[in-house]
Amino acid sequence: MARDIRITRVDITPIAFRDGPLLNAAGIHEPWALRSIVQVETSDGRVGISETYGDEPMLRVLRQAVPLVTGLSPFDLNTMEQRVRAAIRPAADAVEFELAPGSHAAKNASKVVSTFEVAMLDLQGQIVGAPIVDLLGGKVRDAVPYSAYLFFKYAEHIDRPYAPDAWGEGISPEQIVEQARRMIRLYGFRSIKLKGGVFEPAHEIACMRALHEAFPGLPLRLDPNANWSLETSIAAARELDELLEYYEDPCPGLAGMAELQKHTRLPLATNMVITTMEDFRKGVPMGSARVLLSDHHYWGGLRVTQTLARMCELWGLGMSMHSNSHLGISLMAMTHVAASIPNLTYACDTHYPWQEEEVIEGGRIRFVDGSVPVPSTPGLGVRLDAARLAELHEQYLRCGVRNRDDLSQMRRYQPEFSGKSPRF
Ligand code: GKR
Ligand code: MG
Repeated sequence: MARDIRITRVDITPIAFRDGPLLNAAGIHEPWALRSIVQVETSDGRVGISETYGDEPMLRVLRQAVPLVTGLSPFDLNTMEQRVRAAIRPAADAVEFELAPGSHAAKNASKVVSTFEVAMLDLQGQIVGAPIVDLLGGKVRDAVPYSAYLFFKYAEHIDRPYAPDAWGEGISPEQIVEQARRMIRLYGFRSIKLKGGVFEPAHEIACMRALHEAFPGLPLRLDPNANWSLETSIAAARELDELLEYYEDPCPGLAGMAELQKHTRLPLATNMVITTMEDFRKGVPMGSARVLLSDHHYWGGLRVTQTLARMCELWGLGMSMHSNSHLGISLMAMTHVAASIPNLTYACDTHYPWQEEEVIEGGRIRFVDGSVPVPSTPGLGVRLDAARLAELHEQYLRCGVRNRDDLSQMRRYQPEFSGKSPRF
């Protein structure tokens, strides 16, 4: 019987893959991005997979969870969650929110629950012969739309660890428009997001204006990652009002965002001020956001994301998804859950175009007209390529990066870079 199948083994493999010199409020991406690949094996020889953050504190808590999940049935999601929440605590020095992915140490338990939930749902799907989206109630769309996620960037990394990427420099409005053209040509995206909070707001607004002129009618978003003060955000809103579909995390804090919302007709979106149920309880009645950008990796999994979608419906909020540097396993998990959410009101974010490497069989996932078709094969619908996993693990061992540190990396380019936030 399916219920007799047990989890017999868990493997956690840290990997490193090439990442571009992408600028953000915290600094700049390092040449190597980290992830963990988790394999959960069962007594009948199946392997469920998952992808999550790869920094050292995350690896520690993932390893701590191995004995907690071993012996469970892949259907025991609630017991897995109870055990993980009882044993895994926030790191003592956890700060409420950090930009660098994987460093939400306050969310240790939710991050671990999410990781194992995805691998166990993959197993459940394989056992019953259904895609994960069917275990989530079935798909309400055949393909999940993603947006073109643009970054200001340098042409190459300071230490040139490998040949420069094909995207070139992305600083001026013309270069940003060119970056968007290339991304849309390659993937077919139908909306555009620019990661801001890097240069003077006037420059970033000029880039948005250039995008608006180059792509009339295409929905646009700007995300300064809370690097603008409330005053700057209010002033910028006057210029952005006619340009954006939503204004993402311009200024810090629930109170700041709630105040800003009174000064703009643009809906404010967030993946920074509402990242827990407690933030939701507090921030939504205050009016701190009108669009919630969920992320199953830290909210606690695919089912929690569905719950959040219902909460957004109840409160009349828009809903979409946030992303960090990731590979195809995460993209497929996002795709399954997004396909099951009726009120997915905006195209999801993905960093995927910035990644060249993959760990899954068949290589990179294909987009059709800016969307990822929802798989119909059992489980996640993707499998690990053992040889690629070994290579990316080798890169991890050699690259020397163990925790994402965009600030220190930026100081190698600009020793005086303060990293202060908000900076504008
Ligand atoms: O990868 O530089 C980045 C992003 O800035 C990322 O760290 C953010 O978490 O994409 C994210 C966002 O929407 O805030
Ligand atoms: Mg954001």
